[in-house]
Amino acid sequence: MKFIFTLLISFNAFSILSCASDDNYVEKHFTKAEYQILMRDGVKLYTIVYSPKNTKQKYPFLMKRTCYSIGPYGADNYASSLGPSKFLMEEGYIFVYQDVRGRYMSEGTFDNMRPHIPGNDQKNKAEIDESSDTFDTIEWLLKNVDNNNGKVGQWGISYPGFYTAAALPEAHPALVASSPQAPISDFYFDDFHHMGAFVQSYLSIFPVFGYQKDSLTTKAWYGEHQERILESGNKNDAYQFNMDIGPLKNVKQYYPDDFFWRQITEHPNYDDFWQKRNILPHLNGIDHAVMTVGGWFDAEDLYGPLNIYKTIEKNNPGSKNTIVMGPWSHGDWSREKGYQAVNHIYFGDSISTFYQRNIELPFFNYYLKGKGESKLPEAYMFDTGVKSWKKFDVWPPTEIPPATLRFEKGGKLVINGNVDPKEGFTYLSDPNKPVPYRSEIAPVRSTPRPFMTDDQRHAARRPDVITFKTEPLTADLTLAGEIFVKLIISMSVSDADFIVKLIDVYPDDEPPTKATPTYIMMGGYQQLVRHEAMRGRFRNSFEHPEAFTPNEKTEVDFPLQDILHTFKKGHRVMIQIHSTWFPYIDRNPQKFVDNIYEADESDFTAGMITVYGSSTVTIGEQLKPENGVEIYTK
Ligand code: PG9
Repeated sequence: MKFIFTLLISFNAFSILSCASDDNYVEKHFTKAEYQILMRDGVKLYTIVYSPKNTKQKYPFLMKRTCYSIGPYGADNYASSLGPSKFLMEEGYIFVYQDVRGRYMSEGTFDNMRPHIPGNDQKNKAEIDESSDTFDTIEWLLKNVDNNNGKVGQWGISYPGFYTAAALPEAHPALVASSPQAPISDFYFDDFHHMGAFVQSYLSIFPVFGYQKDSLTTKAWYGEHQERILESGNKNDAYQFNMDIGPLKNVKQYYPDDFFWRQITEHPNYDDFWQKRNILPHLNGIDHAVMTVGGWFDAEDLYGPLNIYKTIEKNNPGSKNTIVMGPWSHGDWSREKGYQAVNHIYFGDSISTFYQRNIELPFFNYYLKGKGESKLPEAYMFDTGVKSWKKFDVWPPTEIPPATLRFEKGGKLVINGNVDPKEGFTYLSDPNKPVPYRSEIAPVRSTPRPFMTDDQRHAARRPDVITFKTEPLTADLTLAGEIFVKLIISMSVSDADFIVKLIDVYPDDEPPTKATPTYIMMGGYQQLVRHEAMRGRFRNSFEHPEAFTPNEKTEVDFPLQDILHTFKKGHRVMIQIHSTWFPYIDRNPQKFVDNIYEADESDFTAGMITVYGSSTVTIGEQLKPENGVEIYTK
């Protein structure tokens, strides 16, 4: 297999001058080279390599592959920092960045979550995928970049996290340390969908992934396509902006030739298009160290990190497989602002720095340089209630007692007690007046973020939300691990969504923190801890949706993503249930139609929905396989 490349090596003409500036650490300590590396099918992928100027030792590679540009491009333009953190940059690695196929300066055609092609001889596999592209890139780097120690690490956050995970099956033997961070594992359960419902708060970002570029470019090519929809209404009020769009069939006018929007709307169910893009079934035969990282309040990719870790653990017993979950929203761990907060909730000072210096740096140094020792626990998890790190030998944990929550009349939430199973709790759900998913008027965003710890009092006071809460706790209560909801419902309509929210209710005298704006009252704050939105039509199968029979009792079961949260003494545990949550998710017409993306205005129907006392929310019980990852692919 021959590799032809164009090598643009540059010793920055200003590097001598840049020594005078402490800001230009990268220019001062690294040499930049740019390559076009030939893949097995003839496509060239643009790759930038920063090599330490100090050549007294050999260095491992640390690589990130991305669809979001590896710029700055050009011999004279140096990145302002390298690697996952300044600690790793200063430690010294050969940092490698690559535009994946079809993006920016790389050739080829872009495909969202390119399907993995299973094969047992990666080196000679004829077809290409992200695993083969990574394999070919590593093969080339080892042979053509001087002063490397023969070992390769990789990391990436979000879509780059997917490319890291996608390189795990049939990995190159030199790949010895991988850290998929907030990795996407399956676009039908990460990012764009939640349990079959469309995450409408992603609506403005579609052009980023739905238009092929027509040449090699250092600049984004899709911006004009985003402007059309953003100019369609008042983008300072996301709720009204999305209500004014009307049914999703109206979106096509803004994205007439967006291939990703077409794919989303043509595949409303979990069909082969989505199933073959799921990386989880391919996470086998992994024989190198993997540290998966995620944020408990990551609105974009929470399913991914949790289920990539669990799937590797299940399929590769004895592998060096670690998970780290911190009090972060999407990608916060790569940034340090002095303290960590998600929206108005403060979690502590320098938490990202602690992670970078005490968890991430030792991980890569140990496996790539043989430096230090790997004392990482199986699970390094942050308790978001008491706001401290905890270490576990296994995740989900076995030492924390499970809890079963049940609903009692009078809005009472009962923990590990009995209630009247026949009691019904009824609300009117009207998709033409949906429950706002934010407590404040908020602008259109590219992706949702602050709502993950938002106050839920605005919802608790609505007639289309049913709310259950405990008395103030007389002692701390830690709820940890997997969460499983079993709703017994009936309704007057033929389709509906079910949003279930686990909430930490603060005492009335809760003081403000450094993250509390002056207009926010923390006393009585109903902080969202975990949520899930389940599109009821998929209750028996995500591939084959089913209508409900009006007024017939029906079971709707689904998991919420894991938690580690101690509800402190004096706080209350709360559950809220409702059937619209806008514009976080799209509006279910509540009249069963084949494809909600094609529903007409006239299909949107208000309906009476009843949840019965025989429903349960269990937290901390080990999910049975059919209720775990498998539930998603039933
Ligand atoms: N997973 C994130 C994302 C993907 C697609 C659309 C919007 C966000 C990310 O890569 O940042």
